[in-house]
Amino acid sequence: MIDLYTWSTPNGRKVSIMLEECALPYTVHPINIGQGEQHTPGFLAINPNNRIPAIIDSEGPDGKPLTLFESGAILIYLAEKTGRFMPREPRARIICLQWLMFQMGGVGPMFGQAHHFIRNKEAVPYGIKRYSDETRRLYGVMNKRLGEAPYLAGADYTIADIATYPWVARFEWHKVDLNDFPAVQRWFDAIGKRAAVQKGMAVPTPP
Ligand SMILES: N[C@@H](CCC(=O)N[C@@H](CS)C(=O)NCC(=O)O)C(=O)O
Repeated sequence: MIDLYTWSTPNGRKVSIMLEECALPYTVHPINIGQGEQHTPGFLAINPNNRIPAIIDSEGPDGKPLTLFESGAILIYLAEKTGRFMPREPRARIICLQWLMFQMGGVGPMFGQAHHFIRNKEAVPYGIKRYSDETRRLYGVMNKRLGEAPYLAGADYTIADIATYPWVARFEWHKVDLNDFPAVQRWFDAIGKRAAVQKGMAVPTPP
């Protein structure tokens, strides 16, 4: 059994989508980051970095419980545990990890900063422009890639797509019109039709 510590944000939803895709049983523990629950001693013992998501797998690789944070590491762990959504062939595997790192180091942090500055009460034009420009640049990279291949890692749907989808799903927050990036739009629509994605995006269920 897997315990998932999460909230209704893109990084949390990556993991709930993956758990749904792999049909792994899991228990959701909502951590309301708007109310500071990520700073409680109980949650800090699970993630010393005060962030969701985190998991505890009662059956880790050695049969003992494993506690894990960082959404990218969790996705790789679950892919290796189940043998799903990450190619095993070395070339395809590293291309998949390349696009996962592109999400972890680019899409997540830059879109996140764009959201912060666009939604901030105090207007900081430099911050809005810097992160909005970078967000559009990253959309351009994705649009080129997805114009050449159905999915980010190539022919198959992988953890790179699972990591990126919930961030693109916030396109209204970062004020991007997906019509400007037709290949991203095509990819986004295709992934959004998956039942596991729809279920994972609804975690945690609002009270
Ligand atoms: N690199 C981390 C980032 C996690 C992260 O930033 N999570 C956000 C929600 S999407 C959070 O917990 N924020 C709480 C806070 O800023 O205090 C990951 O991918 O797991």
